[in-house]
Amino acid sequence: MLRALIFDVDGTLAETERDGHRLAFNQAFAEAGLDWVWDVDLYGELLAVTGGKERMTHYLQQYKPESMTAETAEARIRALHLDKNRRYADIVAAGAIPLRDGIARIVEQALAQDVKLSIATTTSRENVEALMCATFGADWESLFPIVVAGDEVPLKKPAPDVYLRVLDLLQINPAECLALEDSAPGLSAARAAGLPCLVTRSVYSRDVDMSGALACLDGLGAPSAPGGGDTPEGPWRGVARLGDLRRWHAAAVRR
Ligand code: XBP
Ligand code: MG
Repeated sequence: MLRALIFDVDGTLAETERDGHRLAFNQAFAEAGLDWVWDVDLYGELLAVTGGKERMTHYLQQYKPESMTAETAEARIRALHLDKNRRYADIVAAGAIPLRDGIARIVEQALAQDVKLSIATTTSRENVEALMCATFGADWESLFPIVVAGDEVPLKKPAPDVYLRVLDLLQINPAECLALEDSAPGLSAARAAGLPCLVTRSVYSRDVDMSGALACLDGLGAPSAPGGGDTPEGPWRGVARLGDLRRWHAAAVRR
């Protein structure tokens, strides 16, 4: 039985990476006088490192080791990250990043059918707040009462920590939950927490190996743009409803 949905945020609820976080990082770099520019392709590679501070540290070490001394790097990256997140909040508050197709539908159906909604993300609580306010409205926390963010646990995805904390708060067996993810690190995190995981590929995970996913779709689909992909029932194309998720979940849990 499906009792809870646990949503990843970036790439799953909305396509926040390419036109949200990436732009905000670049704005923060320019404002700080750094010659760091993350184009669309480079950002796709850098996403292998989860967490904005960790991503910048990796980039500094790999691409621009001369731009900061080891003594100042940590504080400067922290300041860059704060500035980037302020800019990210402005971008999403302006309504630049809508929910992905089908998210509002699944959320509405879950609420109507008493399936609990929660969030397990690598990004910060402030960034979740900004996106959720802009998309679900100021009262969003009444819809998603459980949120666990990356800096609130010891290890970020692909470690299972955020999912394990959500499961602890939900007090529901992982087999009765479904994680929704868009990326390989997210899928690994969910699986390591014992969760069945539905992947909806995002712009940055079109060609990534998603072995271990219960189903792997290019999206949940809208009437004007059906989704498609592989499910436990075979190839599927259409507009995914909660009933479809329930069936795929039941089939995967039975296996
Ligand atoms: C996505 C991430 C985050 C974002 C940037 O995680 O890895 O690091 O790219 O956000 P998820 P921060 O899909 O699990 O939400 O700069 O706040 O880390
Ligand atoms: Mg994601």
